[in-house]
Amino acid sequence: MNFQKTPGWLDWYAGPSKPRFVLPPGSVDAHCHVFGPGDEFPYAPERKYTPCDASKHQLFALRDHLGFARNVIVQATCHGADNRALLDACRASGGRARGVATVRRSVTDAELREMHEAGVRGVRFNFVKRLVDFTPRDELMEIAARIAPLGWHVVVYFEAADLPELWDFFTALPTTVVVDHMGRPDVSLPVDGPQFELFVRLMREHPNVWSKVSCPERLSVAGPPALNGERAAYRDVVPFARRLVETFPDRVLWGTDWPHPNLKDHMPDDGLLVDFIPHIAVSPALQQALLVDNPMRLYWG
Ligand code: 0GY
Repeated sequence: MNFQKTPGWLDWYAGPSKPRFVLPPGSVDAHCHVFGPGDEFPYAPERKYTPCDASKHQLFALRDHLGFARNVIVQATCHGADNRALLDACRASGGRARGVATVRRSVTDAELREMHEAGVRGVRFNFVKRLVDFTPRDELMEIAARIAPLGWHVVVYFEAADLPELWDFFTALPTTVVVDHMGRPDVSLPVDGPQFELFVRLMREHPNVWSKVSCPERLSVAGPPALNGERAAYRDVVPFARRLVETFPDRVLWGTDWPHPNLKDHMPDDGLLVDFIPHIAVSPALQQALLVDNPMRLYWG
């Protein structure tokens, strides 16, 4: 099937630089996606955007180029609850990829078991309004109860402004809960201001809540290095990510977010994104936890 990309869609960065930061052996890129290819794995009719194709082969090549050992592939909304591209990538990885799927309440136990066999270890609930239509909370809670016995967790994606309204739902979930991109804070606000404090409180009071300290390129207002002449980019995001890494060292994950859906202004060089890591995890012990020990415990444990 021939799909036309959403107008203005930025393709992922071909030819990323080699990072200067040498990743610890066994590092996991714990947030990335595959898109299609659309003629093999068609995009979902209910999608809000049509991306460029980003295949498993291209993802695995990036993994090797950057120095990662493994991937956690997260179902993107452009594939809806059709997890075929995700499962195909997990199966083709030789055990080096795990998956986070999207399922509806109609999913059967046999389908869940098949996904587990392929490497799925979680489901994603998306609350970002530009990406998905509303799903009733009781449906999501029913899904959470179904996947909990498999030892899976729930990944949640939301905007910081929506956390107060989502708090009761998140804190009632019966599994580990992994938050994408630090709950998308407004990094022009103070790191110790009420908005980010609420997120820190969620993690402090609920030891089952983890966070991906990912997506500086999505959260930054200061922007990429091309604009400020530095290789170490996205400085305004550093205090937020660093605070979580140092406060909750055993509950943080990091990922590239390749192929970076819905970026409007610039497409990051994934090599530069890896060079962001030592600014937020400043010691070898913190880097080992963030990149190896935490994702291995959650996805390969
Ligand atoms: C991300 C971020 C985005 C998109 C999706 O599933 C998705 O479509 O997650 C976004 O647009 O902010 O984590 O990939």
